[in-house]
Amino acid sequence: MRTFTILKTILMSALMLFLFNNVSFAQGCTLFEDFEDMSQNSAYAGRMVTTPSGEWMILGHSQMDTNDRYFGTRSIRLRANNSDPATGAMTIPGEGTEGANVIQMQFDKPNGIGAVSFYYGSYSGHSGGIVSVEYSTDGGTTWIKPVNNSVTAPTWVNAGREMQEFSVPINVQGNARIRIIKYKQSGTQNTLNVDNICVTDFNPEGYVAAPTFNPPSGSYTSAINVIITSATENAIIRYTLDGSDPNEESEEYSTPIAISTQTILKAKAWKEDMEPSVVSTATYIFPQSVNTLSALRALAPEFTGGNNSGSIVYKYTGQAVVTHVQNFNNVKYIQDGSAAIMIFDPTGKITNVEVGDRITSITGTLSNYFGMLQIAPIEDCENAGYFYTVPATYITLNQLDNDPNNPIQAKIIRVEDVLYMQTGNFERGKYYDLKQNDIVYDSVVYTDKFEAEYIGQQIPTYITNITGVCNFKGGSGIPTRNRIVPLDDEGAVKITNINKSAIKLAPNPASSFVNIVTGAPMKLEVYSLLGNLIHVESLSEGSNTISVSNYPAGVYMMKLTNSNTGQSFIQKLVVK
Ligand SMILES: [Ca+2]
Repeated sequence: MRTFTILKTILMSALMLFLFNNVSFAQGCTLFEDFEDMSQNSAYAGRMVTTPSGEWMILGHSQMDTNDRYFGTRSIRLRANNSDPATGAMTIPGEGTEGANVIQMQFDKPNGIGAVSFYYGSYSGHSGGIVSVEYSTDGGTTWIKPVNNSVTAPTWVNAGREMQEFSVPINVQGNARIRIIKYKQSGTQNTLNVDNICVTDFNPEGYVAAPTFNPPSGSYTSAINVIITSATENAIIRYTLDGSDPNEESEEYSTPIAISTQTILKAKAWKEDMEPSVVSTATYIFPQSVNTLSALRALAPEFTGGNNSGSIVYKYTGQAVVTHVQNFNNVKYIQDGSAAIMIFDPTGKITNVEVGDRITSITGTLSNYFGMLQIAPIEDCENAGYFYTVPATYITLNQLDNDPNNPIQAKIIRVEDVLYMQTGNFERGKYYDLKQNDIVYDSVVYTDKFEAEYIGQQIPTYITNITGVCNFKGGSGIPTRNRIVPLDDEGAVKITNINKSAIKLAPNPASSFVNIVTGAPMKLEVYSLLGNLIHVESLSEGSNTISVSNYPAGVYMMKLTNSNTGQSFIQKLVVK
């Protein structure tokens, strides 16, 4: 009897252990994230994190203390009680909110999404934090809130650091991604932890196949005719053009739909004895072309003291030089002969762009974020060349005024013969006063470049010059105005330390020509993929244009040998 009791206890313990280990891992997760194995682990900051499941954008905190709740060793702590980028809050594009913390997939999961579940619990003595789930089926361009998408964390009970599970049915097919958002909340302290995110596949059994669109979502330059189909035979497809979800009263699809303006097309399919399909959405954009940054700025929403977002998509077709980049939210400053503007790109639509690049075809919406004009890209731009420089605009401190339409905004500016009124070391995210011609100008310097080399260095105690970027920024108790954000390297005014062997090919893929910029004279040899040498040419230092119009489409190896050092480099070129 006694042996049996012990055995029973062991068996029960084993069973309990089994249940405990699996309690947090809902069945059928084809994507599971427990934040145990992250490429980065740091305090509140906007950053991309690589885990075994993929790349995530995490604006939150992952250094645990005794007040956090988590499985294993770590969860994500979401706060968002203010809008200061230094604490990791972000602006959710199109949401018009001041700040939020977020855990967002930067990749698509195949096979759709059945449900999303995760564990949550209040941090420390906090309570009432609200987290909500959104999903996207267009690569993160638009986010949709499923029904009953949010949950509120209860009052703190510390015993065992328990967390509760929240589950939301989503039921979308195809490629999809999710994010968990904690918006800024005022009132009581409402920080909470989120862990063990589980996403299941969509189960298509019994459902009509979701409608698909041809051509698909995207930006187009001329009118299109969209064909809608469902893989389920004889399904009835209904659609809307006003952004609403189709129902059984919506227009029935019979012939291709002509679309020539910005449109959200939604379709849903029905068939007798089956569950109706999920709603499919396609967004068609016909960007309005604008060829100068000055004209682009004039189209931005008015500054009314908050964050004003526009919905019209513009395409900048001029050529602007990238003068300054920041890691946070992939911010970039660009300038052409007419004006400058800031690119706000939290989801990283624009790739492979550096200071000194000349870029074009920037497509996105405009917003006025507390007086700072921004363009939020919806797709990648074209990189038209490299190593360009922009001269700084020389200003006096009285030009750093409170006019949000001041034409120096976002430009590379330079002030001379100024004296810092503060002493000590530079700190990030701080305001400093300057004196020029015996007049003191309050808070005209803002150390917004968090990764700047001067952070931690001594503030000059002598009369100095500053080159920086003009940012319109206000802070708690600090008037909103144009300020100078000092740059380490004098921005694009003087691009120094270019690797003499630096080589860039553009465009790549190419069709008629490729521009090769080198830091030294080079010998070019072009090889086919089979290794046949098909072209030899001597390149001079700087920009060289090579015709590829008679190359058959395919991949080529560009071997470049530095004439001074003999060092060789291979670059791949795609001809389309
Ligand atoms: Ca964990």
